Amino acid sequence: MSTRNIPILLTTIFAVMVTTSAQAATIKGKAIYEGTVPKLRPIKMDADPICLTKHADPVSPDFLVLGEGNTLANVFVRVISGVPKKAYPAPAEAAVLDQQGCLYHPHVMGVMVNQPIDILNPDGTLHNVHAVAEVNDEFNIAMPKFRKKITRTFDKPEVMVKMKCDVHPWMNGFIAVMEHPYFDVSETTGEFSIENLPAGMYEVEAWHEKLGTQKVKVSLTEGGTEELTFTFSKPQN
Ligand SMILES: [Cu+2]
Repeated sequence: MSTRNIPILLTTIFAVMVTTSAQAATIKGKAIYEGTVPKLRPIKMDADPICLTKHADPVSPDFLVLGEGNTLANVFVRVISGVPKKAYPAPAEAAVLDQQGCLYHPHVMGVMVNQPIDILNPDGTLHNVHAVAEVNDEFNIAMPKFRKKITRTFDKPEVMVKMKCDVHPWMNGFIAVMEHPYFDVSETTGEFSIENLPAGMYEVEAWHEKLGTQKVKVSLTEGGTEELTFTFSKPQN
């Protein structure tokens, strides 16, 4: 009987685990308005004297909000491709849409699918919150002066859900309902920032309600920051 010695090679593999978590990358930048700034008439709130009393000065329309040096507010910036496919849980913390002074604050906002949205009415007047959703369920809710808060969620991604008040026709806003957290809205300084992205190739979209949509591709390295500038000008028509 020949004994077959099966050589057993004990190979000890020392896997060098790189335990430092992959360093997150950042996309940040600015939105700028280029061109002649249109002269915008103040909003006429005369239809509701209570709205009028909330403002000492004339109120500019909120569809074009510029900062010093024509920086552009209310640009919704989001990653539209390259985001790792997985479930991104919604924050438990509610986003807030305030109707103070008969205007939506913020005018443009992003929430995640199923994130609660507290809609506030501190004005002591009637607002009618109307979400003109197409993918999500539309809702249309009267908020008399005693109804200070309602909470709603959107259960599907949708960019944008237009918000309007059926009592005050100048009240308009937009809510982006996102399936991931990689979005931001530009401040009056034009600045936005999207953090905690893994390294990779992405496409980023910047949207403004009157000035259109722009897209750009970016490549992010681990721990890196890419700076983007979105320059919007008045559409020719
Ligand atoms: Cu209203």
